[in-house]
Amino acid sequence: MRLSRFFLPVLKETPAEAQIVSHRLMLRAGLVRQEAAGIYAWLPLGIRVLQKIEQIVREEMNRAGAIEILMPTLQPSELWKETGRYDAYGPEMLRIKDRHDREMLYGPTNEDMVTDIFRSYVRSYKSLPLNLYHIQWKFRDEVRPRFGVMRGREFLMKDAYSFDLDKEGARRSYNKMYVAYLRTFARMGLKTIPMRAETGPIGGDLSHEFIVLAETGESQVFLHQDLIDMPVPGEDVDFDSDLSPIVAERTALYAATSDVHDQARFEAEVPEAKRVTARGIEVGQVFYFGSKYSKPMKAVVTGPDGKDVPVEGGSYGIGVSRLVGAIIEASHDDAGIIWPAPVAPFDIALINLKVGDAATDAACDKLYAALTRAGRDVLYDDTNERPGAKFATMDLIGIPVQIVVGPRSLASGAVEVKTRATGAKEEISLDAALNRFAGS
Ligand code: 5CA
Repeated sequence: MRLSRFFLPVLKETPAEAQIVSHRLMLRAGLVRQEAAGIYAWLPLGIRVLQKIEQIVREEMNRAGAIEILMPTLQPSELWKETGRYDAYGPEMLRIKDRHDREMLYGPTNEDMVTDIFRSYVRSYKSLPLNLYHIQWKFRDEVRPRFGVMRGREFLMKDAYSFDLDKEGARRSYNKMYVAYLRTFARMGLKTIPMRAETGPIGGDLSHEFIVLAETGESQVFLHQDLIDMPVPGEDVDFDSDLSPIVAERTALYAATSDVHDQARFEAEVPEAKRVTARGIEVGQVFYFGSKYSKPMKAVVTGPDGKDVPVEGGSYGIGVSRLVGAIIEASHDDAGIIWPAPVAPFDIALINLKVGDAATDAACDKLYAALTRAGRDVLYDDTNERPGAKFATMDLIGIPVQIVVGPRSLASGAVEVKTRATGAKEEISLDAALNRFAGS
């Protein structure tokens, strides 16, 4: 993409309304624009990151055996009346009437609808286990939308729903999602820690929140230090095997959000030197709620003994749009965002320091063509801005690698390669750059 033809509305001033660094940087780097309280338009750079995150989430869900569907944002109220949640959900739910005066709502979550889909088609335990997920916009009329996309009113969520014949099966499904979450967040360069949590309006008696440690996090958390650097299961993890040891190894160590925290237990179980009290951002939450929805909605299957039983359910959410903010909180410096490569909006920034200089233009064109042909996503700054402004913008938007091409180094056949994360600069020949970044 040529910057001269791109839409990159960066801001010079730091927006006054933004209280935390990720929100400031998202506005300054032109990722999003607020359209109403807690409601954002995603600009070109922002949507690229959002789609990268979405794709990682999708791949890891599929790997764990979940199956993608897409449910609508608008839902009829009847399903929610069946489960008793229409009244229970309160003012956080955006209620809408259609032209026939039918009560509708903008979905804050989908347990009720997915249970309706399930009961319409599935009759036998032989179809189980089943896990259906979608990646869809949600609306929650939060009292205090804040911190940009981290606590929005409209936000993108991945929500998965598991159906099993019995508790043991449900536990296996829960463990699959738990392990898939560890992998999903690690692929985005995030260290997350699963912590025991309250179940809130989703219900049930077992839940973990996946927390990224960050000073600006909304939740206070208490944990055993050894959880912070525990290795994450690799790509070869077999989701059909018994995953309980991976979960048990973590759940053996104390980790809890403030709503379920027990100070006496914390002190009894964790040696003083290993006690960590910190703040964190919740990027995902998993719930086991048994028959909370299947009972009132009569979502039953016939078991091997010929008897009908309500299915055992769980739900598993990831804050896809929140993750954009969370990743920035975890990865930035004074100059701007530092994207982990797997979620970066572009792979490489190519900076032409002297547009109009024949040799510089030719070297840039050659690099741009070769890199693009090799499948790299390149943002080519071919504008007439001053070098200082070009560097500042590229540092702000955080593309992992910058290739800087100017007449001075080019005179000796060289270009400069800068790694955004470390600031390390290296002069290499144009051919070496072609080889390193466009080689097979
Ligand atoms: N149905 C269940 C799981 S599928 C559910 O709704 N879980 S949740 O309430 O915990 O939300 C799932 C994830 O969505 C959260 O972990 C969080 O990362 C994200 N999320 C929740 N509320 C917001 C919000 N207001 N703004 C941005 N992300 C949010």
